Amino acid sequence: RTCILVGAPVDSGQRRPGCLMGPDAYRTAGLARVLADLGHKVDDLGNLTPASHNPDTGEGRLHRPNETIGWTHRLIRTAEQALGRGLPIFLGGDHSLSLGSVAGAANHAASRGRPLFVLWLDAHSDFHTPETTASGNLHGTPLGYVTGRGGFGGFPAITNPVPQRNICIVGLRSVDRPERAALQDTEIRYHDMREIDEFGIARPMAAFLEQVTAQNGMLHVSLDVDFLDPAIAPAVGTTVPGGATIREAHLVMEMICDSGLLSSLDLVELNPFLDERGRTAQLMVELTASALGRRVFDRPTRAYA
Ligand code: DIR
Ligand code: MN
Ligand code: MN
Ligand code: MN
Repeated sequence: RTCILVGAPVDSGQRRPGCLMGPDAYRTAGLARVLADLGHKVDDLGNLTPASHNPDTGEGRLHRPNETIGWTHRLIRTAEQALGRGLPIFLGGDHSLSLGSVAGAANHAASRGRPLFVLWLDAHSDFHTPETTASGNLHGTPLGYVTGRGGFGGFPAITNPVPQRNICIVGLRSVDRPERAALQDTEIRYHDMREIDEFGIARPMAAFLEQVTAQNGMLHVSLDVDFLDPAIAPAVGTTVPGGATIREAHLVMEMICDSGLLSSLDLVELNPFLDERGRTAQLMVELTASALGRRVFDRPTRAYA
């Protein structure tokens, strides 16, 4: 396949600077080489910049909304174009980049007459709107935006909302009260860590992937670093203890690969400033390799360094 690396150094969706270094950390960790070694063609678009936007004033409840609006415009367009010729991998950047990557993927799928499905691997549900967020951080809103919830005045209008029943959230362990109330009112499927502890991670994954296959869907996967347990992935601003293990995360990515359904991927929330000698970036690269074909018996005997 042709993997299109899209550097999206978005840092406006939350308040702890550092996610803007994410794309270069993935490159430093050898992402392009790992993908090429798996037989893929790799096309690195470099780092994008946001579309022109009004300056943020620092007033109001939301943190840097205008810059995030600029990013959303840029990323919708980039996702639409890249999906026409390959598999885009969005190198974040904080999770507000997914307002654009997912909305663009939805537009692309609609242009092909296919439904878009979204797998959200995250400790959080990111289902806020600008009206319900208590933090004012827009990285908590992408699933609210792409499903067509209200309150996103100033953002590009959603032309192809992702149907709620096409969304699956896995890894939950931090859901704000207004998100919970709204989520329970939807057809979104969500699986918290309690369910994963009790029944395993393969069961909800298999059920979801079967549904995507049955409907000939396209599949966008959004991998938030905080899906992973902070003991193995410390480089994220919003760590929540009790996350996925390395084996659970690899299994998820291997099942995604086996399904043959993956059409676009976000790697988000990595803050290299908080990392320990690149280990989180390295793990995210290894997980990407599993999603794109690496198997246990193919792993290099010495880790890429
Ligand atoms: C929190 C954090 N729910 C918020 N969200 C994060 O600010 O709305 N999402 N970290 O991944
Ligand atoms: Mn700016
Ligand atoms: Mn998130
Ligand atoms: Mn999160």
